[in-house]
Amino acid sequence: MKIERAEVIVTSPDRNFVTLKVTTDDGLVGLGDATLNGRELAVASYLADHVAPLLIGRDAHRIEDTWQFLYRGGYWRRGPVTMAAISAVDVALWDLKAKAANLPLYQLLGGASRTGLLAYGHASGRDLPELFDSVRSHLEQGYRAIRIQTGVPGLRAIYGIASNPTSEANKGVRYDHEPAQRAARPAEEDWDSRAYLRHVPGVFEAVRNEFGPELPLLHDAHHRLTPTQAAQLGKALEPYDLFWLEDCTPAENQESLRFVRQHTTTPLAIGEVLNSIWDYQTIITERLIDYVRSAVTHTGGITHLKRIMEFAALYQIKSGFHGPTDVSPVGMAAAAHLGLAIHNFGIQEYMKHGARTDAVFGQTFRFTDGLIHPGDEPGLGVSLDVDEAGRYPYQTAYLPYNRLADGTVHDW
Ligand code: EZ4
Ligand code: CO
Repeated sequence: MKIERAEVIVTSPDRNFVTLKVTTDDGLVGLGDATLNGRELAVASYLADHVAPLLIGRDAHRIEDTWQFLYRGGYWRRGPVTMAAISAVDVALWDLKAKAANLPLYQLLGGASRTGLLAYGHASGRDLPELFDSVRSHLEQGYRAIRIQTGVPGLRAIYGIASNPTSEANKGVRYDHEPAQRAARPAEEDWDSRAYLRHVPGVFEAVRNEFGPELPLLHDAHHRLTPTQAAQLGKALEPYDLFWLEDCTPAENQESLRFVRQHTTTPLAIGEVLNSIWDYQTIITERLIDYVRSAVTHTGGITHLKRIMEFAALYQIKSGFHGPTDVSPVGMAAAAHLGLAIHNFGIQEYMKHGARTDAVFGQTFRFTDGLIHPGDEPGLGVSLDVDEAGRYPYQTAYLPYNRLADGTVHDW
């Protein structure tokens, strides 16, 4: 099974996606997702200019060898651009191997460990009535676990809230589903950690009073707090029994999580901006987190994320793979196959893609009664309509960023 072609397809149906399409001499096609939100073209160039030419003529069955060749052989290691590019190759090769074996990919990863994957969706609102409506609408869609993000009095636009984005083109677009905005420059938002810390515990109290004790609730602090503030928030949220508190403080400084852990039993999830097993070394071995948030797309593919999850399993740490709209249907399918197979699956983030995206990417992926299943077609179960993709050329789009009241740039 020799690789004959490797093409990079950039398309922007509802948002930008970067897809690697690998074709073998026996005519099989494998797909990999390399979408890096707001930096898509850097990964497209890395793949098209430096990786795709090296794939031609290689044996598509040699997944581990190809992974090591691209990681060690490239000399410059880790980092989101490199690891997204390696991921796209890795996932495309797993897709090909499973198609060659005529099996759904999860069968090659050890077979199903469960019947479906618990998924969580994003509810948000500027105020409580809007938030409650959003929670109800998610419950009606079948979600059995829900992330809660809320506006903060005094702050204009903030992360994760269905508000009017600042760019004209995106007015009225529901922001909880898509933080990136199509515009020449990133939108600017507000932040004030003290106002946020005063407001959030009351919101969770109200949500528990309205929806009861059973519903798993999640929350994302999106890297904005110091370790001291993160510890305060974790402690303040303990009465509301969160499923997890995500990215409570920036994770570059892994040791800072020790302090947070000493002060709160609220479960912690980290990792959507981490991209290698080395980024997890301290937080896994010291059990400073409960959930691994990496996406297959940004963490060197199935080969590497499976390795991270096996390492995490030694410490009773589970998966909570990143699944925002910037992970394409190809990346979501890869996450679903991996999540179905591993023993230490925890939960999967899931937001529906738009109708244009679903027309570009054919999918066997199912979301039924709050559970995800990748389907049973050979491979990933995703096809790419290249003509349909060609109708939507790349559009400049960025994630927003934050400034404090005095104009200081803050973590986003
Ligand atoms: O900001 O996907 O938990 N989900 C998140 C996302 C991320 C974006 C980054 O591309 O934090 O909304
Ligand atoms: Co997050």
